[in-house]
Amino acid sequence: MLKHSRKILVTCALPYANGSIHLGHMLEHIQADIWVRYQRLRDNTVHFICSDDAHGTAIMLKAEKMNITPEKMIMLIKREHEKDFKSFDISYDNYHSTHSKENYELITSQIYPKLKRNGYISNHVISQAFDPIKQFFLPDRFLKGTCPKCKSKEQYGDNCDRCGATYNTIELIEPKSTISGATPIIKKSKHYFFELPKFEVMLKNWISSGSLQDTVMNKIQEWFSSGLKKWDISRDAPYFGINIPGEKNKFFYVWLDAPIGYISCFKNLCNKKTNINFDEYWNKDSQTELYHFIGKDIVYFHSLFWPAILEASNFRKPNQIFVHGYLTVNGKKMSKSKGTFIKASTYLKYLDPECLRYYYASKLNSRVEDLDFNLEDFIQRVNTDIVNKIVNLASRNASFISKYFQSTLSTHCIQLELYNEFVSSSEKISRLYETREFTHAMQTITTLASKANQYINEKKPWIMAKEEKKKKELHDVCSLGINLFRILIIYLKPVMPKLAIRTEKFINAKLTWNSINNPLVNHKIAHFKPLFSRITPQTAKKIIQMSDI
Ligand code: NOT
Ligand code: ZN
Repeated sequence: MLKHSRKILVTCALPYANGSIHLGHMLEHIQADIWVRYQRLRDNTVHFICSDDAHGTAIMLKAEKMNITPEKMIMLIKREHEKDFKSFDISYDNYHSTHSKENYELITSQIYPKLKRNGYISNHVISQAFDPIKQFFLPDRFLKGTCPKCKSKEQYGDNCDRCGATYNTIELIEPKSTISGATPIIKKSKHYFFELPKFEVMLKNWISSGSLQDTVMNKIQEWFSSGLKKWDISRDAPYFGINIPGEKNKFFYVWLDAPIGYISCFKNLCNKKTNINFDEYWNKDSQTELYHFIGKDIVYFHSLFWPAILEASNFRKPNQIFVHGYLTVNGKKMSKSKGTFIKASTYLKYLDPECLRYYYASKLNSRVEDLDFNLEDFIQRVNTDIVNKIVNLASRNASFISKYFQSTLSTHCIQLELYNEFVSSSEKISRLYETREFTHAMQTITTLASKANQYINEKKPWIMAKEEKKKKELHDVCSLGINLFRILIIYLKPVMPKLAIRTEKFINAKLTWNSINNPLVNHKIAHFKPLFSRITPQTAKKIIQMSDI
C-alpha cells in the first residue's frame, strides 16, 4: 500500500544577528535537523528554513559600538552563521534574514493592514524611561536599579532576579541607563498595541488541540489565569527595524517582525524554486504541517502572540511547538568568564561535528529539560558507542571479506532471526525519532550493535580464518556482520549524515530505510577505510581552553 507522503515545514528560532553561534544554539539546530533528516529518510517532503533575526535595539547598539552600519554588521554575521550551520550539516533549504524585502512587504502591506482592518490594533500614550544622554527610550534590558519589592540592587527594568517580581520600568528605584549611566527621565509617547485578549478563546482551543508539551501547557495556564494583556508592538526612533506605515518615527517591535520572518523566509524560498506552492503551506485551511523548534525562554511569543497574529491576519497556525531546555557546559550555565561559552567555530577547529550531533542525540528527549555537555562523558560516549561498538563492527568483518572473498558478500544471509530482529526494530526506532525521543532511539541502536558484536565474539572469525574447512562459515558470518552494520548506519543516518555517506561508499549501496528488509548478498563492497576517528582527550580539552576566543 502506498503511504501518502507528508508535507512538512520546519523552523528553528531565528538567531540574533549580533553574535556568534554557540553550542547552545547548536542544540536546537541539531535537534531539528535530526528530526528533519529522519522525515526525509521516510520519504516525506520537508522544507526546513531559518533566518537571522536582524532588528532591534541590541543590534543597533552593537553596530554602533563596532563603528559600522547595522546593515553591514548583519550581513557579516549572517555569513558567519550560515557557515557554522553548514559545517554542522544543518540541512536548511533556505537561510534568510528578517531584514529583507519579503519581510518588509509582508508586514507593511499584508499583515499590519489586516490587523488594523480587523480591529486588532489600538494606540495609547504611555510613559517610559528615556535616556537623556543617548536620546532614546530604554528597553527593559538596558535599565538597572533597585527592585521595588525586595529592594535588591542591580535588577533589570522588568523583573527581579532575586525575588522574581515583575514590575513596570518606571517603578524601579534609582534606575540607571546601562548604556550611558544616566538617570532616565520619564517621557510620554504614543504606542501601538495588538489586542491579544481578544484571542483568548481561540488560543485555548488551539492549545487543547495538542500543540504544546505538558509542562508548557501548565505555564500557559498560569498566563491565562493572570489575564492576557495587550501587546505593545511599536518602538520609537532611533530603532533599527521596519517603519510603521503612516508614521515617521515609529517602528515595529522586533518581536513582531521576527516570527513573520518564518513566513518571509519561506516566501523567499518559493521565489527561488518553482515547485513549491506558498499558499499550500500558509493558507488558513492548509493541510500541510508546520512545526517550530524553540528554546524554553521564548514560549510566550510562540504560544500566545504568534498564533494570535496568524489567526488575526488569516494565516494557518502551527501544528506543534517543540520546546527544548537550555544547554549547560560541565554542569554550569554557559558563561564567557567561566570558559563554558563554546562557540560553534571553536568546536569545529578541533572536533568532528558528528561527535556533537551524536552526543546531543544520545541525550535529547521530547521534554523541556536542560541538557549538560559534559566533556568526559562526551568523549566516552562517542568513543564507546560509535567507535568501539558500531564502526568496529564494520572493520572487524571487512578485513576478512576483502582478504579471502574478493570483497564480495556471501550468496545468502545466515542467522535470519538475528537479521530480522534488526529489521523489526525499525518500527520502534521510527516512533522514537518521530516523537523526538532521540536518547531512546540511540539506546536501541547501540543495544543492537552490542548484540551484533556479541554474535561475532561468539563465532570468532579470526579463528575460523585459520581453518580451510571453515571458510564458508567465515564468509557467511562476516557477511552478516557487514549487513547488520549497514542496518545500524541506516538507523543512524539522520544523526550522522557524513558517516552514512562514507558507509555508502564502503558498502557500495545507498542507505535507504526501505532497503533494510533485503540483506545484501553476492554484493561487492569497497576496500575498508577507517570510517570514524576516536576523540582524544587532549584535543577535546582545547574547546574549553580556547572557549573565549
Ligand atoms: N532571535 C530570537 C531569540 O530568542 C528568536 C526569534 C525567533 C523568531 O534568539 N520568532 N518568533 N516568534
Ligand atoms: Zn526583588
